[in-house]
Amino acid sequence: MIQYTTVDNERALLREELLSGLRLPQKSLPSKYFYDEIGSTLFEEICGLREYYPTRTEIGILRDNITEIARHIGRDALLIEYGSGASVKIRLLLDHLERIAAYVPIDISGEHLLAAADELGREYPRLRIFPVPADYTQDFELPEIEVEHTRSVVFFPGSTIGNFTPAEARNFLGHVADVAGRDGGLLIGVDLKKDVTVLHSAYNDRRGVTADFNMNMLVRLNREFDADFDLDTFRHSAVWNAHHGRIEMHLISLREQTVHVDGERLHFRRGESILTEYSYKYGLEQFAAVAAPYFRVEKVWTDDRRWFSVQYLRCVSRARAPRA
Ligand code: AVJ
Repeated sequence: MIQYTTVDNERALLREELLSGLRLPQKSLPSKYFYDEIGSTLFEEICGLREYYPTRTEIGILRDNITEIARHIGRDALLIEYGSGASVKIRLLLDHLERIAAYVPIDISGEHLLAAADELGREYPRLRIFPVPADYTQDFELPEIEVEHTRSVVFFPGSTIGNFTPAEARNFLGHVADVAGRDGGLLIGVDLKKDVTVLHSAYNDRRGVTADFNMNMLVRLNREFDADFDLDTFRHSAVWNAHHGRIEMHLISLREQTVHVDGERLHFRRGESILTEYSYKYGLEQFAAVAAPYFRVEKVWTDDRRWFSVQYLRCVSRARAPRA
């Protein structure tokens, strides 16, 4: 059975998710809320920044090893991309895979997704594309894709896996294993531990694009949930949390104040922050252990400096009961 949710219902769910985070002792907002039209565009700008090494490094790794990567994926695979955004990296795969059953991009930013799929359709007129606008952090049912294929391979680049805690990441990989199924694979980008100064500048760029990206959360709340955040009274901060091995992005209140979000009052102490994102950095063994219940690491490719990894994982079980 397919359960169709109305847009109103989705808005009510989002409201609850946002407000319940803002009521916590450590106020927080879900990272996916970055990605409206403006946020997605700002993120693309971040990817081009000199300081932001992940995108450039990952694309380099994909380029340098594309023949071998294509061999792992094999022919006639169904390619499913989580958080496809502007679909830049997939072009590398599309250009080097011998045959592809179909491409299924999934993204939370619906308009952005459809525009990217359109553009891709013009460039690859013979490719079958099935865009799915969905929030993959929630349970979602992938529509039945009616094309013959040898196996499903999920593409999850960018180290977006780092937005989850390791426990959440494992749980998420369980869902991915469900989607990939028997003989399925996962081609994933995983950012690695490195010198803290490199990390710090990547998330505190000099032009302040990351700051704008972070502050866009408040802009969105003001516009979409009738909030009254005074943008001049908050500042962006990204810090390395050594204990957890993650970058944390915060929005810090510069003074004591009360803010309203959709009729609810929120109190801020001076210096109090909203946590907007984790970005975990992994060791290779540590990541293999997180994935282990569902996937076996078949191959790891890295750059010379070992700053970033691209990994091919093979599904070892579909441990979960099928969702009712
Ligand atoms: C898309 C989640 C991988 O964590 O590096 C970029 C998002 N945040 N700059 C990351 C992000 C700040 C990015 N991910």
